[in-house]
Amino acid sequence: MTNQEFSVERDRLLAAHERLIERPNERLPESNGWFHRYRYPVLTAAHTPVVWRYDFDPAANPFLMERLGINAAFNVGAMEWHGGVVLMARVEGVDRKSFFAVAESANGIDGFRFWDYPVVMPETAEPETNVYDMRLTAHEDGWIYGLFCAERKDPAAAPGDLSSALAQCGIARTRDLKTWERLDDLRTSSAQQRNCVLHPEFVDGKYAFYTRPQDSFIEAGRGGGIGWGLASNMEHAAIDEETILDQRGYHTITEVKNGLGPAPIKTGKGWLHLAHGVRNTAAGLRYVLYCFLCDLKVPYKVIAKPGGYFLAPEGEERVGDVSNVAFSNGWVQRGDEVLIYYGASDTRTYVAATTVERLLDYVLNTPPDPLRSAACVSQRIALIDKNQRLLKP
Ligand code: M1P
Repeated sequence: MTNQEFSVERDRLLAAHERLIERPNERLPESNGWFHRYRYPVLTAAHTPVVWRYDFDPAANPFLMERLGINAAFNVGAMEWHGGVVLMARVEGVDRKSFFAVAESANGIDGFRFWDYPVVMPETAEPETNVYDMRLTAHEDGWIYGLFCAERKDPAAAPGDLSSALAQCGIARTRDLKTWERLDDLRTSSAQQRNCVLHPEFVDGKYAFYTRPQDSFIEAGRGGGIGWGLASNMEHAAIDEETILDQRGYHTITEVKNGLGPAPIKTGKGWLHLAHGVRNTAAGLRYVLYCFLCDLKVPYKVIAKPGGYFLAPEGEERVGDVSNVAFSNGWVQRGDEVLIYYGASDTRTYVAATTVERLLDYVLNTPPDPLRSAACVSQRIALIDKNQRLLKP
């Protein structure tokens, strides 16, 4: 490649990237009334800056190859930021290691552009191999906390077992999303933790955590369910008593495991939650999103929980590195509007839009799971009868 060809190709790469960032998103008309999807992913591996991937030095990279490839951008934390929206993306290199990076957009629907550098997350005395799935919480103490999964190789793994890992809840805090102070990992009595979330307000003067105790790295095992516990400080956060606020259930969408999504949204009727549920199928695990509402004054008490899923992977969302997965750890309330960011099949990130009013109507008026086929039929017949009466001239 001549120097001139190199420059032409480099400029073509930069221009194609710019076109991708600036592509307007389109709200899809189909909806069941719960939310509207948007056509294009808001983040993909290709949204990461070209300078993160290519070496633009013709002497060092005569074929203008990617030197540090990116595999995926998914499972984003989210928050409002100076009138716009920032996503704390899980960016995964082709080497399988994830790291965090902030992408910002004025409207939260399109135009997400990564900040110049990925997040430099300090390590603890016991460095983890992988970090992912950050939940952002703007706490009433004034800090922005990021809780994420910190994964290390299991020291007890048998020789030759290169898969067993230990997942724990990493904790860091910041004021500007750029400089992070790493705190101790959360301590609980559970062997492993993933999907931990910090509640935005003090409860009984303490920091309140949603947890997901699990016996092993993949299996919730005897544990599982979305847990709750209090810690007296964040610097060395420790939960002495962990209770389960949302259990897994046989033959439901949470049969294998579940875990909280983003920090809850405070509404006049309670704390609104988004979570994921996992069931097994002959084709592997299926991850879907569901909602529930907790009491305003007793945030660990579920007061409404619709049956079934709220959002399941659809169309191209179903295909990726880990297919059939919808996973959310970020949503943003803008006035009454709620933008839900969800990772699709551990590969890319989409947005769906709804409102607090719709979500409350959904959680309060969608019937619960009756847990048996016969009871489901009765539930549906009641709806049909009601509609037949209403449709009568
Ligand atoms: O691969 C699907 C998801 O698996 C994990 O979630 P959970 O702990 O609930 O099984 C996480 O690794 C998540 O990032 C991933 O999307």
